[in-house]
Amino acid sequence: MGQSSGGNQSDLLTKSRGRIKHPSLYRVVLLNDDYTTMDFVVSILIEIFGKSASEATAIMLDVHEMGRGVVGTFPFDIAKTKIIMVEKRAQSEQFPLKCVMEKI
Ligand code: TYC
Repeated sequence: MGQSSGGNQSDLLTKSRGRIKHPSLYRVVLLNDDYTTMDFVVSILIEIFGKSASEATAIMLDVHEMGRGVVGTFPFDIAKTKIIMVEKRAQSEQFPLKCVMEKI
């Protein structure tokens, strides 16, 4: 036990021999529509994306005026999960709210 002969174990952790691969990031983009209520969009931004009430209101108004807006950037699985959570909440309230993800 203890130190083994030959290479030391930490070599495996420290010698990356080349480029480290970072996970790709995705922008989550919220889309405007004419039917989803402003209050619902604000609560989605607070509850699913962790925004403060004032940040959420600013993002919602920006999307309302510009047609779309970036809510955040996340690794694939987190972006996908948040989008599914938004879709489920919107469906259950019968709002057509959509958000999409774009690879950065
Ligand atoms: N345009 C909607 C309204 O006037 C509000 C809204 C904002 C809807 C942002 C979707 O992503 C959205 N009630």
